[in-house]
Amino acid sequence: MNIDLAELHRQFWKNGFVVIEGLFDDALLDLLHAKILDHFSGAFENANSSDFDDLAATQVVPWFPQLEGVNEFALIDEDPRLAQITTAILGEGWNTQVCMVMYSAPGSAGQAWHQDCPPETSEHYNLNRLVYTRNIDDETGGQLVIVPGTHKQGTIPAGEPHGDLPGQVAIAPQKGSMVLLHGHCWHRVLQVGSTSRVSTNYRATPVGTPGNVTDICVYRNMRYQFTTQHVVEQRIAD
Ligand SMILES: O=C(O)CCC(=O)C(=O)O
Ligand SMILES: [Fe+2]
Repeated sequence: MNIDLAELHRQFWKNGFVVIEGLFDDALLDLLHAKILDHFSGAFENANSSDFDDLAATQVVPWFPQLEGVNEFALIDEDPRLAQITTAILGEGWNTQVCMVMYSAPGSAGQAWHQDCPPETSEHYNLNRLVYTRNIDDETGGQLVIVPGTHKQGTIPAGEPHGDLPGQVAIAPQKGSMVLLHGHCWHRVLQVGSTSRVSTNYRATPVGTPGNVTDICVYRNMRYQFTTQHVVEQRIAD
């Protein structure tokens, strides 16, 4: 593997994210993308927004293919390079979650600023290992916006769910790339363009992190708990 793992570690822990380009083959990505389009075929093109969507200013439909026996998604997980990369960042003893495909219909809202899990316990976090089966470009929209270094800066400020933040950078991951993103790092997904947008997240957690670490997500206007489907804290900018 010609990836400099020490440099990857350095960049990740400095910025809270790192992009690895050209990690996966087109043929595998085409296979997975076809499975995704097949699953979502047409049904969500006019996705109605739920209460959660409205509260969170977010429109994304999750799918867990491995829970439905769509086993091809394990081919990414089983790639030995992924384990090496993950160990380089998290150290030994990490765990994985089943992968989550995130589908956003054309013209939908993307995802408001958030942290995937509460930052108060800094050693408990998720590592997003995001795979893109199609280029993110002007047509798809949905660029990923991150504020580098904020995995070490505590709670994202209360405020406008999609409002710009100082230091933000937008990235447009290409097919075959992997984005490694710390769950405490402030991030959002821009509005989706004229075609659907998908990403697939192979989340991992460092040793000692509870399995439900991402149950509560921190938005700029609330903390939301997915299992109970409740707003557990309203947040108001001062
Ligand atoms: O789809 C993306 O690019 C990022 C999604 C996200 O916020 C996440 O996986 O936690
Ligand atoms: Fe996220």
